[in-house]
Amino acid sequence: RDSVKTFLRRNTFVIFTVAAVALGVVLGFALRPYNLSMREVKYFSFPGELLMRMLQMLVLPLIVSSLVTGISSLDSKASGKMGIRAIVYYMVTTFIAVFIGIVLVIIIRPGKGSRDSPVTSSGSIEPVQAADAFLDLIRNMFPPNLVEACFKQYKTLYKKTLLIKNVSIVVNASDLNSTDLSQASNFSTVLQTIQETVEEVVPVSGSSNGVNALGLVVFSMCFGLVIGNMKQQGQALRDFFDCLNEAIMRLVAIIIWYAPVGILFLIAGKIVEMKDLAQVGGQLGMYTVSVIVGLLIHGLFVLPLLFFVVTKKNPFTFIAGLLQALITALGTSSSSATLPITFRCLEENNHVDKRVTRFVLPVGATINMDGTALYEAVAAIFIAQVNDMDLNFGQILTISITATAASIGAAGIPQAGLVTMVIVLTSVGLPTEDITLIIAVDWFLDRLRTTTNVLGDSFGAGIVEHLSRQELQNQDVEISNFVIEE
Ligand code: DAS
Repeated sequence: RDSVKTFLRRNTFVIFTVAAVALGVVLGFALRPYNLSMREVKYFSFPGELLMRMLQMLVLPLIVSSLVTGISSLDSKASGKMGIRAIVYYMVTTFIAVFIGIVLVIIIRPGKGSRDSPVTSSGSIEPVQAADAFLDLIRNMFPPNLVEACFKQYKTLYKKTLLIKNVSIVVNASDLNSTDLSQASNFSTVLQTIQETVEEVVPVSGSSNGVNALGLVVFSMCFGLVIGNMKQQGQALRDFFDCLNEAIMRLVAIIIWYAPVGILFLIAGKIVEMKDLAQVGGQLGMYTVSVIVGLLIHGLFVLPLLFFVVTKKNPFTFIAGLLQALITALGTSSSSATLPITFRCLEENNHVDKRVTRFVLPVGATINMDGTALYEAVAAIFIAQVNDMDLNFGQILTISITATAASIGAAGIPQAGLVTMVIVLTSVGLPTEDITLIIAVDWFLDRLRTTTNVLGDSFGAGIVEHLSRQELQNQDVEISNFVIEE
């Protein structure tokens, strides 16, 4: 009886949230027969949009305060080693994710049964584009106006995501009754907007416009390093950012009570507006299966195995502590919005050292997106298959490199992966408007890849903490000696 009571108390939020997801699914399917208009769906989903905004409101101050505090609380040698371990983990896991995706989509071949007019394509990335894309990524690390750059990135991405949402409505509208088509605004206008969006998303340099708070992350890391080495002189600033971080986490503790309600309406609203599953064609169905199988292999086999091999701890107990964050990722399809909850799950449930989470999580949520990288590789090869285009080894290698770069550049907000995928398609000369082929299921796959992204970041924190335990212990000894001397 006591153990049940303890379990219930410890997992209150998770139980509420799982119940909220179940209720959201039931409510969504119960409302589908009423064919709500877009406007009615928007009003219905309003409580869910509130949750997204509450969480997103905290993201930028959380990234700055946690990174500055995390890095300034470590000596530069320790933070240097921790940073290298984190980057190596991100690169290895992202590469494995892309590899799994490519192997699966080549084996399953969801795109077979090609179109009648196969597309001819240049077939390889222009070297100048590759160089420019790389330079652009570096350039985005030092934006002239930091805060504006972040909001601009978010705003631009939201605008594109909104346009892409319009596209999905138009694509769906073809099989809905005419009233929806008029509501989905004028067909030709939206198709024309698609072309503009796609051209806008693939700037001349071919880089990803989706670079989100990367500039803020780089600034916060440099700033944290500097004030960390300013000894007594920097103490006031270190205390300020430490207090700011604590205050943000207390806001999270309040918002988390509202999360189940928000997630209920986010899930229900999506189910009400989604396309009839029966109408999703065979090819799209097999493509969806390919992505889901890939994400499951990576998220429930590769990452837990890597975590167990390195830390010898039970990976599924670790995942159990993350449930609240994983469900929030599933509900919001935004790893940035989930970041505050990811912090709370890792520190409160999995007891990962704050000096590690504050350093590794903001960076991971910004550049480490295993789920997105896997998805971009699968989607690009699926579109090649639909266009009856056989990819040679060089093109597949190009896809794996650009899928990794696109996942680094993707912002942690809904459907960012869809936007940055344009780079991958362009790199191998695939028609970028073929994004409309996969839009109908993207809202669902976005949730799954976001959950995988959050899982990858969280395992990263656990692995980096384990590998850095010596430096952390040394620092604890230094602090305790310092206190004794005082
Ligand atoms: N939704 C993005 C995220 O938050 C992932 C993606 O769009 O691929 O991680």
